Amino acid sequence: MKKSALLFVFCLFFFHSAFSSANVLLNNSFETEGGNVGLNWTQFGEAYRVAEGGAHPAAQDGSYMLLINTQGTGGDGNGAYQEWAWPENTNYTFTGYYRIEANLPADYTTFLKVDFYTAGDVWITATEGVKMSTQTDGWVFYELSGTTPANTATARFVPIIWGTTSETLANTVYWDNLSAVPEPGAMLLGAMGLLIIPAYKKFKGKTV
Ligand SMILES: [Ca+2]
Repeated sequence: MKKSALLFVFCLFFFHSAFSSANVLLNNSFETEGGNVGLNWTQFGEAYRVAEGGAHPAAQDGSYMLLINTQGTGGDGNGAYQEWAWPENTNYTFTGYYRIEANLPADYTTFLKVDFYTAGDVWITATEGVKMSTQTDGWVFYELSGTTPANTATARFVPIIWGTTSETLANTVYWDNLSAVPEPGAMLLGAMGLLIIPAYKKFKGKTV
């Protein structure tokens, strides 16, 4: 292989390694035991890590998943979260799989959301994904992406059920295989292009 080809391959490898994005969530598939919702997750309301089989469907990934119930708690919300350092003006992509076993009550929905906090742990705002309430045919992929607002120091990644009336839901809403990934910003992508394109041009002109 010629030097230019080597340079091109090296550049691709370098930038892929340096900037390819990894999921920051730990125990993202709820396979590891710990507390009610599994290791690394914080519970609020009626949320539980459950194994597939019996009253529960097959997991989307592995053998365990997150079940979110409600017990007449109204607008308090139910779910689980992980909180991670995430600088301001940084992109994020929060994904997962959900399934709804029966249509939810009129004002109940399940969705992914991200809460943003300052370094002093003051809540700034939240971004909420599309609200889902209709029975699904198995697992459905879900994605919420955006950019952290000014003054963000941490982001809290939350699968949730939200409702305003008092309703009891059991074995109806499940989430599994969640992922929170930082994405390189436009300026970074531009810088990558500046370095990769000359290497590619050099490589294109040669026979390997
Ligand atoms: Ca799982």
